[in-house]
Amino acid sequence: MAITDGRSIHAPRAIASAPPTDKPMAESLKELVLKEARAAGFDAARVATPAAAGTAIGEHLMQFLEEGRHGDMAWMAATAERRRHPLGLWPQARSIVMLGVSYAPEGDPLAPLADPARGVISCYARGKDYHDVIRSGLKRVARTLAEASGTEVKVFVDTAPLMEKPLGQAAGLGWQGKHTNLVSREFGSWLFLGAILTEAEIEPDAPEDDHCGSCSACLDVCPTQAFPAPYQLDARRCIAYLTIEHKGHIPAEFRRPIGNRVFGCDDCLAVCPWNKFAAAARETRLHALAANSAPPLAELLALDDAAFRRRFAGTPVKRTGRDRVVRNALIAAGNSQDKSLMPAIERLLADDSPLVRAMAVWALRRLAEPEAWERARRRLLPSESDAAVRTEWAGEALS
Ligand code: B12
Ligand code: SF4
Ligand code: SF4
Repeated sequence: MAITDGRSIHAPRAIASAPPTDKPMAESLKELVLKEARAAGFDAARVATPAAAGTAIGEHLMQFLEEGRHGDMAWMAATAERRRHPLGLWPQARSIVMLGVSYAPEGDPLAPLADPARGVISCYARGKDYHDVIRSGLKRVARTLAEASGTEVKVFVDTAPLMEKPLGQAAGLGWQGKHTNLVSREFGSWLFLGAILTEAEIEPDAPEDDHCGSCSACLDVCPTQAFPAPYQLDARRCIAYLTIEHKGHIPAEFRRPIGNRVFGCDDCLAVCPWNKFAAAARETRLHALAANSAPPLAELLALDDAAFRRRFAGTPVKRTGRDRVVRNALIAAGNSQDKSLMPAIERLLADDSPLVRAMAVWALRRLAEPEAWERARRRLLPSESDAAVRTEWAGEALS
């Protein structure tokens, strides 16, 4: 998942830079790094050369961008030249240490989808913010590497213009499955990735082969048909993009398929047969917080800005902001058939945010009797100034 505004939370920077000293043998430097990675909480660590990623990934990125599949994640296009190859980001890099932390859930992550009175938060966001968890571990490993090698080292997690999945495959952490995420034989689809680039030469590992075979479970389960072809994703159709990254109104065709997913989606990951080898995450900070897996929709609909920030402090949900999460909760409410949510929805018809008002209109239309909806429309439409909200009142967007 990406950050919402495209800026790096942790701008890539040198962890340490020391004059070259008596360098340890390449092999022992690698052993040191792998040992430190384990001690820092990483479940997997392997090494690739920048060249190992090849040039095809850059071409695929350009194709993805040319077709507009990044939607309004404009930062992807803005950083494309650096993103398409790790040397574009840092020409001095000689080795890439790819690290993975398992966030494999206990139990069936899709179970909360069956309770329409609750909003489902995807597994990656049920615990503490993984950026914070990974970043401290990456810094620790990078510091050790910089001191031992006497070279410059840079750390990256998620937000830097680096294609972490193909680099993870090049290092042998796993392979990019048909759902486009990295799948590990040991950890299934549940690995967060981080990268350390260094000027030091470290012996590379072999890349991992594709083990998807004839399986198509992830492609078949997607509620919004977001895969134009195996190994390709149109982010504009993906519920993770729509509910987390997309700043605007969610197009009508996706509202029903979204169901009660209020933050991200796990369906394509959860059905992957390779998950059966994955033990639950050992990093306790990534374990689901009881209140964060499937909060009642009534609770989400009642959040104002301050309550939202308190409620989701320290989790990835906070970064998306109150308005978008309440927008999503309104879609879930509209899909719930739960009329007890109507008073909360009606209050949101007068919300300050047009994003929220628009989805309150849609949710009310799905739950209220036609006469009640018509009464609300006559009362509120004349004073509505926002064009998108007016369209919702016109009823054209109901699907
Ligand atoms: C942008 C982004 C998103 C976007 C777009 C996702 C995407 N698949 O591109 C959105 C918002 C949809 C998203 C969603 C999610 N994300 Co995200 N996201 C990213 C981010 C920041 C960049 C990914 C990227 O570069 N995409 C551009 C495309 C072009 O690259 P690609 O997916 O590698 O594309 C390859 C293939 O699709 C293929 N391909 C593409 N086009 C073509 C065309 C042809 C002809 C062929 C043959 C091949 C081909 O080749 C490409 C290169 O290898 C990364 C972090 C990072 N810096 O890498 C996290 C990251 C990928 N996300 C992650 C996660 C966890 C998620 C979610 C599971 C979160 C959730 N539960 O809601 C979902 C999963 C949805 C899914 N099925 O992908 C993790 C994945 C970890 C892993 N094990 O793979 C990452 C690595 C973050 C991290 N540091 O851990 N994410
Ligand atoms: S995360 Fe959900 S919506 Fe996105 S591709 Fe996977 S199954 Fe489809
Ligand atoms: S569900 Fe099947 S096709 Fe999809 S990534 Fe997993 S093994 Fe590959």
